[in-house]
Amino acid sequence: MGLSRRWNSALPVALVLLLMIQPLTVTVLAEEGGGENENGEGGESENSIAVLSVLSTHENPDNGHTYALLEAANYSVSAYNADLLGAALVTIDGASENQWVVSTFTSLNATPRNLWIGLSDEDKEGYWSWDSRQPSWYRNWARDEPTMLAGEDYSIISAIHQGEVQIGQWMDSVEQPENLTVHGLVEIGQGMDHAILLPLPGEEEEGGPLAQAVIEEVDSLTLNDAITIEARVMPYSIDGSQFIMMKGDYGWGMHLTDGVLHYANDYAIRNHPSSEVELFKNEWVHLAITVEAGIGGTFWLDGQPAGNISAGDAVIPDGDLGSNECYQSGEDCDEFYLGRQGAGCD
Ligand SMILES: [Ca+2]
Ligand SMILES: [Ca+2]
Ligand SMILES: [Ca+2]
Repeated sequence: MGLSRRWNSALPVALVLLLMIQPLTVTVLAEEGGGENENGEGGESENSIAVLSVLSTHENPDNGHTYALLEAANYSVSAYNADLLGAALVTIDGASENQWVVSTFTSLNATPRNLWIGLSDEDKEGYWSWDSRQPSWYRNWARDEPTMLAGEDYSIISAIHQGEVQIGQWMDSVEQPENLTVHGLVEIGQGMDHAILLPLPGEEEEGGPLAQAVIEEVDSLTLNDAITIEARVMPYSIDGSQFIMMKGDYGWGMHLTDGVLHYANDYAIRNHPSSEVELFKNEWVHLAITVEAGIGGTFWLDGQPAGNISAGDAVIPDGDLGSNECYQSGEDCDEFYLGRQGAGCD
């Protein structure tokens, strides 16, 4: 249950969905408020922060991104220098990227090099997010990591085998670990690896939805009267309805309608309960909905409660309504849809 720690284990199902509503041309530039990186290469230097040398760069053939190994420094200086390069500390999207990073950088020139990656819980303890703001949920923590000790808000790929930590595994660390030399690894390149571009309202007609995903045969997903659904999104429009996910044929799901998060629990959109908070355009937000059937539910925006779902609305429909021909043919409504309304079974 690591990913849903905040919702605690009382909720037996946690679907973690990795979405964005954003054109794929957006780069991995960090979006932190000040816009300091708009000038790209180090326009303004703060006297107190060192500019680090790049020791080595390599291109990852899997994604075409360039990775720059910085000289060793603490986390903040490393992250700042990633920003100077117009990028962010690396976002590890899966085992293959982790493996490539390990084999390319952790023993470069036969020197063991621990690596700062962009994963931090600096903003909110226990809530790990990437410096690039990419929605990757892949983790490769070593056994018993993250230990979450005071100040351990940053993540390291270990270059050495030590105790429970194997080479290539991750551990959380303080900003300036004692007796450990760590190099920042910067990932430079466009694209959100797990992004799903949802169509703007009205664009669906031209040759079908711009992007969607269907996960087939999720009948094995059994719910025990409670559910947590999550997504990280950046709306590029807050007009009309944009479905983020829906189970089967008018089953449970979430959508934005006019910039407000809704819980899909009924055939009619107008009956869907909604959060109290409106989203902003072009800003990342983490959305979550927790529902306990017959008891109630809560909308969450960036981990903060953002409205309640009444006991009467706290239903979790299976999505087997059967509004389509396939239902008569006896096929199951066992799909799960990302980026579109369900309302179908294949
Ligand atoms: Ca990556
Ligand atoms: Ca921490
Ligand atoms: Ca640790």
